[in-house]
Amino acid sequence: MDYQTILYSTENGTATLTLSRPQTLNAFNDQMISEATDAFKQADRDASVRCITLTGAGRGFSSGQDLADTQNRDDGFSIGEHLRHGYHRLIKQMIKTEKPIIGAINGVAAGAGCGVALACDFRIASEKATFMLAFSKIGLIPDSGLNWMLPRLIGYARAYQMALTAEKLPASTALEWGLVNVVAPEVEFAAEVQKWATQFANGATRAFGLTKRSMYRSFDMDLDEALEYEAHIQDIA
Ligand code: T3D
Repeated sequence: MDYQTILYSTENGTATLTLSRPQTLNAFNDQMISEATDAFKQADRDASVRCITLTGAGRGFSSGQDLADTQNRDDGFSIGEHLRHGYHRLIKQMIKTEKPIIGAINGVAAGAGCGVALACDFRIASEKATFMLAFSKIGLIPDSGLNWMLPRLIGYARAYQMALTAEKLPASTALEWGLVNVVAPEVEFAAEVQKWATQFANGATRAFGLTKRSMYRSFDMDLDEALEYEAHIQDIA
């Protein structure tokens, strides 16, 4: 597939998807949303891919929705429809991809860029990375799954604080709050990502995928249902 807004490559069982609009800190335009969704689908289907890494080109991970694009919208434009046809498909594709997705957060992850970072399964942040719910600065509420994911990860108080302040959360605090799994100094960042990708790509891919499915499903279950679901999935594993 010939992508224009992302880079996609595979090597040694790992697919690397790089958001590549560095002049905008990798802001999402419609094409990038669609190409990223397609690339995750492709990685999910490719049996040789056992782990996926998502990162950003240049100094940002993603600055969220491309604000230049929002200037050209007609009066009747529905943001809700835009979300449904774009970001929702991307986030749902990431969650249903039954392979570990490493978010290699190289720089700022703002707005929907933060939502996409949180849809990854394992986050490695560069010391320079920051997380920011930029939405309230433009009168919006968090979207792209953030209202669902963020309180689950760090609790309501901290999640709501991030929404209210729209301040950049540094990588060190993100680690302390449980928003990321690992923080690496900038010079060691690439090697750290490579180390984890190799470990996951050499692991039990099917079990990793089924675990992801079971954990996400458990969010909607009581204990009895979750135990039963585990037993069912364990038979498959
Ligand atoms: O519309 C819908 O469908 C609803 C969906 C909403 C989802 C959302 O994501 S809403 C939130 C959108 N994102 C933002 O509001 C963040 C806007 N950006 C910023 O606040 C700052 O740029 C950052 C905090 C992310 C980074 O700041 P800094 O100082 O490191 O960089 P900078 O100088 O502000 O930006 C560098 C360049 O990237 C700059 O371009 P230039 O002047 O060098 O030509 C800037 O305009 C551009 N840029 C940054 N963010 C965006 C962007 N261009 C387009 N869209 C952006 N989101």
